[in-house]
Amino acid sequence: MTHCGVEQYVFATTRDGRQVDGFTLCNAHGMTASIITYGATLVQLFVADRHGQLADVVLGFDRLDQYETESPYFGCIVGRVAFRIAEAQFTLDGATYRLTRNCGRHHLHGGRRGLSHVVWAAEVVPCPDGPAVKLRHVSGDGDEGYPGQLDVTVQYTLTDENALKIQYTARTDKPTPVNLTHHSYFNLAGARSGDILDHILWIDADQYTPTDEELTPTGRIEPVRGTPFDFTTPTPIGARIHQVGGYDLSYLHNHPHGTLARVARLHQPGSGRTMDVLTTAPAIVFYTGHYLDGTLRGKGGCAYGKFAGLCLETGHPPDAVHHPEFPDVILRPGQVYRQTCVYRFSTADGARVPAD
Ligand code: G6D
Repeated sequence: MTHCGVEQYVFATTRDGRQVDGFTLCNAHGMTASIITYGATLVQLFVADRHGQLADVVLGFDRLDQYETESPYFGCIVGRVAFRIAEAQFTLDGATYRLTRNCGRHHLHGGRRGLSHVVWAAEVVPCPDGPAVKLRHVSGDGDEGYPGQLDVTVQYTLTDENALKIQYTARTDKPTPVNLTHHSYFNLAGARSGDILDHILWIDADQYTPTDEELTPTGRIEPVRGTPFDFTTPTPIGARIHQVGGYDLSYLHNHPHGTLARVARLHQPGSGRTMDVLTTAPAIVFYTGHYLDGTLRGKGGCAYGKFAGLCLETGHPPDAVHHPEFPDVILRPGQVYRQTCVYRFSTADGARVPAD
């Protein structure tokens, strides 16, 4: 079935027999984005290089069962609360809630069956900005240990400015933490082209939130100046990665949150592809996919090795529920959680700080 710029199809069936639909959005320049209802996951993103040659720039799988059983969150929507919650528990309004421990003694990315591992409802929606699909999931009271029924929507829109816009809303009937993100692993040379160490990265953030040896935030907010985390000048990702082993940290960017602002630019010199990241959220997590080890067989049978793709995940800082000095993540009845993230593609110069 084809709508204006959207093709809908049956992608596959889950192991427990539920149909998973796919939606391919296509804009006026031939850029396409394909999303499936399992995990509201972006499974393909074809973007032109400086010569107009399209390539798929996100890692992923050919088969649904791989997304169900072995995905390191390739392309999915993550929540209720993305990133780690230390000790898999939190206290809210005097009550303590115990969450699924799925990362040692901590809670990661919404638990074992978080938003990334459910089948969302979906519909093609009219949108003046371009072809769009809106997905919805209602997470029940007590899901993975979280209080309240959480009604979540995510809308993917592909604009004629070659931007993939992701708009989140959430509503709750009890106070509960919410922090949603999108977890694509990007490789702007193409998803089958090796590692991302030659990509040039700029992050408009003077501060980051350090973590302990278990990657849970210490609660401090530190300057990036003088550290290998400083990307306030466009820098090849491989230039200092030997000092840190891999990047897996959250930055507090330099823009007021609540307004859509460009907070990062990623450029791959060989193809000329450039990706700007814009968000209304206060933070961006940079992760270099260093836990990939060649054992996963991705699209077309491609073995994804270390650093095969990188993530730029917008949202609130990790473990904010335990750190009052971080931007608040508590959603209360009557409030609406609204965040927007945009991945905008061009062949703009990535070697210098963006002027516009
Ligand atoms: C690891 O610490 C990293 C996370 O940032 C990432 O999201 C996950 O692997 C896929 O836990």
